[in-house]
Amino acid sequence: MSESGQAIFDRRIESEQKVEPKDWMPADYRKNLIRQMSQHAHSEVIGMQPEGNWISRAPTLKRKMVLLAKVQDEGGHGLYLYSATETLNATRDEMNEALHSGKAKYASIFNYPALSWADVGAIGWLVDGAAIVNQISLQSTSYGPYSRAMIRICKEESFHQRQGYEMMIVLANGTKEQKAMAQDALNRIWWPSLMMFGPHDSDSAHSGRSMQWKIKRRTNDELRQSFVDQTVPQIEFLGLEMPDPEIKWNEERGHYDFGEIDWDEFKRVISGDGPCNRDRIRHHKKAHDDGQWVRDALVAYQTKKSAASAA
Ligand code: BYC
Repeated sequence: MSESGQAIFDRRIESEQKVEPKDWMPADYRKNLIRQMSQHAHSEVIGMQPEGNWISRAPTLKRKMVLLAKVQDEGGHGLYLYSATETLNATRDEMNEALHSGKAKYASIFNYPALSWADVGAIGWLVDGAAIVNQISLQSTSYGPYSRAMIRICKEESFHQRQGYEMMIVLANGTKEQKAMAQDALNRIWWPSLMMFGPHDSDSAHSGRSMQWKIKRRTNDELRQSFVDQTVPQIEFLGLEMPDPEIKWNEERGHYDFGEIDWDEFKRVISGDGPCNRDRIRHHKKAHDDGQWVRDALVAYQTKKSAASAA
């Protein structure tokens, strides 16, 4: 008797083999992957907006070129992730519709404004830094196309993180005003960066199943702690004040302690009521509508080509 799809799937997960698009998979595994991967793709694309706003105001040509390349990379990450999600039979139209209707979320951090040039540095350093901590663990996610997208994305993201930190080094060692800008950016972006890892494990709706299926390899709280542990020495190196008075090395735990996130704010932002939620979606819808002529032209060209080859 041949083995059931479920048994083959279970064995694959158990033995760390990847699940590939044509393999049998439980319906809930597919659904959960579509949810997480499409939200990840949306985060990359919506994440282009806060930094994109600064391209025309970058202080030098070199900074402008670097920022332009970084924002373009984020668009590319979105495309890898949308393509990877399409292998699960989700269409781009469905994913877009879910984003525009508010059914699909995207990383809460992008609902905060980038108020100063120092925010661009802090986003690269902290937001890309937080993203990498998570994405390194997702390189070994059980779904093949997601894992392979993560390997490539991490390489680019680590360049983004370093360019952001280099900007912070320059500002923190610049004039009094520049140092104050760097401190202000750190103070504002710190907490939303910690929120990127999601609710506490005890409140996380999806972690249990996702860890079992090896979609997620480390829990929200584990990842958040790794991020804090790696970032505190970087704050010290910059000579900036800690953004949270409760940050303190805990000898017994071998980790830094830190204060409690404002979970009411987190819930407000993920349910659509953050400082920039409406603007972000309005802008995305407009860009999508403005690009309709490109999609129409592609279809018209394809139709013409097929008609010519049939003739
Ligand atoms: N923001 O059960 P939980 C980048 C939602 S972009 C918004 O713990 P899960 C970059 C969660 O979706 C890289 N929503 O969820 C780009 C769920 O709601 P639904 C972004 C959040 O999935 C441009 C509910 O809360 N990285 O690098 O097990 C410039 C319950 O949560 C958030 C990724 O997207 C949040 N922060 O764990 C610069 C990583 N947290 O879906 C940089 C991929 C939670 O039931 N995603 N929610 O309506 C993941 O790893 C996981 O989805 C999470 C959450 C760890 C985020």
